[in-house]
Amino acid sequence: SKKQKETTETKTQELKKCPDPSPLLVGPLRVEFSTPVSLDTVRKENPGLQEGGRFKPHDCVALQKVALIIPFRHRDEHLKFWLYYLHPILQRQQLDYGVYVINQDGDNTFNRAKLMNIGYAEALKEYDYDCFVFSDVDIIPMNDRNTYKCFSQPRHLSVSMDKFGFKLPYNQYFGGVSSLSKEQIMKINGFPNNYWGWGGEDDDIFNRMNDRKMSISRPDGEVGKCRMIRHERDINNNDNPQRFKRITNTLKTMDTDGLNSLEYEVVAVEKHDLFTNITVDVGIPP
Ligand code: BGN
Repeated sequence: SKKQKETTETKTQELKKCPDPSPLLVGPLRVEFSTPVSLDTVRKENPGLQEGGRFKPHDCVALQKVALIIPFRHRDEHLKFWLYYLHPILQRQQLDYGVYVINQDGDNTFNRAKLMNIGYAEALKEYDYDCFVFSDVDIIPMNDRNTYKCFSQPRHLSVSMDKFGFKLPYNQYFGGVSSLSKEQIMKINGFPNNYWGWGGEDDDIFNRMNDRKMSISRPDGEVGKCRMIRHERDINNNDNPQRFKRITNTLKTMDTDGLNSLEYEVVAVEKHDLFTNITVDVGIPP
């Protein structure tokens, strides 16, 4: 009824903004991968989730609406760990969030950055997200004070990874986990669609941001600690031999290669309890 609608609306208005930082944070976390986790366990431990891996705090208005984008193929075991660790963290961070697994269909050459563009485009069709966190499926933060949200500059979140001895491998490194607001993504025409296979796409993104006069924001080395799940190199994700040449040409290619040239086909959208799975045909290298 009209009366009831008014009451609900007043209620939403009365909700205060969630405090920053969230009072629910606990700091350093134990992260290990020796025992596999089941999706049933993750479901039971996260009863507050909505279909498709969505959540928002019920007692305050989240500071940001965050889409988590995971480029993916054949890494189910890693995804289970990711969901197991990240869902509780993201809820304690009091984000209004959704998890999108962007699954590359078929077994042709993998294209991480194109999957990131697709995740951005598809998530926006569903909800008015203002922040996008791009995460490799095998990287887990070891401190919940490393908030998976956006900042006034593009943010690099995986700054001290175990595999690099808990240090940055090099200063311009932007791989692993990063966050960009919608505005920041628009400024760089999204990400390159032309990096097929492993390597260099994150450096291209760094070049794009640098050209548009943005700098990288980072948590400190303690808060930014994270673990990577050890694994063998995937099939059809060999080192891209073109990457050295390509990263020298970013400034010439970025205005014509990115969101404005993005082409793909959605093969399936599945709403699971813990995430939205979008399977896409990204095509093959030219
Ligand atoms: C770099 C890769 C990155 C990768 C990091 C960490 C390239 C471009 C040619 C220099 N860059 O060397 O893509 O994230 O290592 O593994 O290969």
